[in-house]
Amino acid sequence: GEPSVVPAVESTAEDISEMRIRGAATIADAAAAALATQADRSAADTPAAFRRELRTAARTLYETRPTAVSLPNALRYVLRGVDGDTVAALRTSTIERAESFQRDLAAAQDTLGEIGANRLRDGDVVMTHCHSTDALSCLEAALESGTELEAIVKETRPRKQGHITARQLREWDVPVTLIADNAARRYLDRADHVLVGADSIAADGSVVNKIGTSGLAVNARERGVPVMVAAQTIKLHPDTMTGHTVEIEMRDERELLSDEERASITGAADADGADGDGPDAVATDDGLRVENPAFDVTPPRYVDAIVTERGQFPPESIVTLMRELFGETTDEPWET
Ligand code: RUB
Repeated sequence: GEPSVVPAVESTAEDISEMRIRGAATIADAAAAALATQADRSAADTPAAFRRELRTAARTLYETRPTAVSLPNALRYVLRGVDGDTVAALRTSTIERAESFQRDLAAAQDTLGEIGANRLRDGDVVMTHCHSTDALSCLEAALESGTELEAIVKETRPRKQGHITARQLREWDVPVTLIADNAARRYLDRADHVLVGADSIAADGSVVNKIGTSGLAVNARERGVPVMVAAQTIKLHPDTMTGHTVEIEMRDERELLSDEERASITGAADADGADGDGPDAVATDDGLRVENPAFDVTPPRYVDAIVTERGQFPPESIVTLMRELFGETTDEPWET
């Protein structure tokens, strides 16, 4: 059977699945921390048992959400650095590797923010979508250097991560106009930039981010508003160099439609089915299907700049950076 993982790993995995921990960078940070906790609390008595548990922990974390590549990139980084002949040595090296990953992640976000801030001028109006800590880092760096900014914040249905962005910007005293997603094109007339984050960036420069990003980018191009993507290099998806595509997560239909709302559309008396336990509503073929993709793909031609901690890149040249950072892709360390 599967070796057991410590409860903290199970609870972090559940927090990621349920989106109590969310956003690509935050997920990566939490996953590294969970591996460190696994190492710290492992009761394994042989190096082989320790390594098996660590791989199971990584796989448990990996299987939570499929789109943000920062998660497997974080797991890979930590697991590849685990070294030692005794349990004690393995424990120490895992914890040190996880901590150095977390330090690098925070430092990359700060550096990226300084670079992104150079694109922003005093008095600029920035339109945001979803909640991205990389994007906010650019705004924070600009504000700290005295640049005055305003924000138009898209609500970002169905989960309204725009509220998190608005709260952070208000903490920094930035004037915020919150709008429905459907109002974005109308408000682009007033925007000087569209600024978003990324969950994954493909080798061709496509940007995978919260659903609605691609439509926003197309509208911005039509309006002449530059689109800036703030993304640490941990968001670069190495598998796309060998032709793989990025999986788009499909989330629960209940984020869009409650059981009661479903019943009111289909006229069903009991949306849960005869046994009343929930999932039957999805399985029953009542002719109504709800689809809830969490992310979409913005083609590179609609993106003006990808801002990373290694500098600003046109999307078409991101593959060069990808090759340099990831080289040839190899097997996933948690699959062996
Ligand atoms: C979050 C989202 C964010 C990116 C970047 O989606 O799409 O724009 O993850 O965030 P969800 P960051 O809420 O579904 O996780 O810059 O913080 O990594």
